[in-house]
Amino acid sequence: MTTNQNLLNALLRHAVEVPDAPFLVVPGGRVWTYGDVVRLSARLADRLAASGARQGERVAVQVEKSPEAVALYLACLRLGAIYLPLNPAYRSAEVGYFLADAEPAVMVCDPARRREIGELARPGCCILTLDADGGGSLLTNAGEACGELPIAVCADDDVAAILYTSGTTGRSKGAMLTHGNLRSNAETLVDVWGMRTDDVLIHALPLYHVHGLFVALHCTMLAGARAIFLSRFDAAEVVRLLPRATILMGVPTFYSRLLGEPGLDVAACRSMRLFISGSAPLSAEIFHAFHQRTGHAILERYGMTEAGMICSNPLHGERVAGTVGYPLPGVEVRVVGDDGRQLPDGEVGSLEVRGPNVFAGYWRMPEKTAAEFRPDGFFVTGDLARRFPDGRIELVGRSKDLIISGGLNVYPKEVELALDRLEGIAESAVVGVPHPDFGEAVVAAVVRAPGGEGLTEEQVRTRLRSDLAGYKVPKRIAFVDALPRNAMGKVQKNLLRQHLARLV
Ligand code: MLC
Ligand code: AMP
Repeated sequence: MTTNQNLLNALLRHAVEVPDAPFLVVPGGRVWTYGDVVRLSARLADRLAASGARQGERVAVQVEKSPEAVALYLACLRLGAIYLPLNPAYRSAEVGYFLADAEPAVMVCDPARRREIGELARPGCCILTLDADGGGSLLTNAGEACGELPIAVCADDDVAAILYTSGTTGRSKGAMLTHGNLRSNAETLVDVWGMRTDDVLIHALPLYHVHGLFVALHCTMLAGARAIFLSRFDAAEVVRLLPRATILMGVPTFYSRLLGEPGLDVAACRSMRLFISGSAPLSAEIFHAFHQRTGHAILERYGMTEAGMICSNPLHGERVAGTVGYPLPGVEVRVVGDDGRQLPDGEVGSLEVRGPNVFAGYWRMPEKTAAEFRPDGFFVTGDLARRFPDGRIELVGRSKDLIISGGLNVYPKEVELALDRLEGIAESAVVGVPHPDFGEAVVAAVVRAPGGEGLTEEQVRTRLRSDLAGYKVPKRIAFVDALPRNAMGKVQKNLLRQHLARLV
């Protein structure tokens, strides 16, 4: 007899035993018990099924963060449908690509964007709406769960979610994450971070990325813990809530902004046991300043969309600033040279990972998938690292041309293509430069085309906003006569980085 490996079974273990336990606590609002969320998700599963979402079909979701959105995710798992979350900041051109590539059976969007999305979706895709307060056609027309659809039978290697990660060529790739990937990673994290029923996690991350959706939410559910559920990160509010919490998960920008709050001190952190940071490098400066102010050593961990969490500093034992700790149990990590051979400890090379956490491949891109895996199953992360003799890993850079701004990835090529399409621009180059708030900031150098003499920085930024999500729009744009190129004609991005760093 085969058992049902649907991730939802694991996530609901606690909910079934203690349905009245609080799960999502909205400050100044409702306390959602595990039972509340499960009942709503069962209703939503009925609604999605009636709208055409079947096992293996994609359900694209571009909505604001809310408890209802959590229930929607669980509803997709119940159906065995593939959940495809999208950042609400994505503009039409960006969403259009995802819809064409993933061909979802159902799309759930904000009511305010119903018409726009309707024009992008292929015929036959059912469009439902959900707003930040739970309004919209998804819930209004969802009856009481009549059939209580059973949890779809899934194998470990069935795909549970597709998360798009931008491609270096400007084309995004859909990373297929399986039920087995997500369950094994979350179970490991609950174990290594010692998560318990009495933990209270401040959930201030967005729900459309690995960090907020899989790490924070799955760990909370598997542990049977509760989450103080915030629609977005607000440093002052988080400081106010710290005395009611035990865990915070965030990107480094959370921590630099918390340090800017006068109320952050030892007393405010009296109930806290763990501050976790990831998605981007945490500077040693922030690590030490936070330790000094609160007495807490932030636990830095490392992960990526394609592999979930890979390394973590220890719960017990020394957390070393600037390192991401040890590979998680069951996860193999190696540092290799250009020839693919493992390097001796201390030498910098390309980081590769293998384990039950590593994704099943890129959606409908077999060649791209094959190119990023070694024959022995290791996935090439695109990160550069060194290993210490005790097994600790230090990330030292990236071989992929990627900017991480406030924990959000921006591929320069995508921004360059958008810039080059604008009238009055001949060519452009986009780089990341150090930024006190976002860690890295996107900046651009632009060469005007004939007719573009009067173009201003603000005009370019405004025009870009109609094609690109706001976080991808360069914070500063410099007009230059020519891009610096080497003898081969390649743009010298290092020179540009030095030159443009002064702008922010
Ligand atoms: C918002 N803006 C940003 C930005 N976020 N600009 C650059 N980088 C960012 N990250 C811009 C908006 O476009 C807008 O500009 C202005 O800032 C205000 O928008 P906002 O929404 O009010 O911003 P704010 O609430 O301050 O958001 C900042 C933030 C947020 C850092 C709190 O970006 C955030 O929550 N980041 C976390 C992302 C995350 O979850 N990453 C995990 C990926 S998973 P304008 O000009 O448009 O008005 C992963 C794997 C792993 O990496 O290891 O975890
Ligand atoms: P994403 O594709 O959005 O999942 O981003 C994954 C990338 O974020 C990784 O490949 C790393 O480059 C980066 N990243 C995640 N965690 C850390 C960390 N703790 N330190 C440095 N970089 C990190």
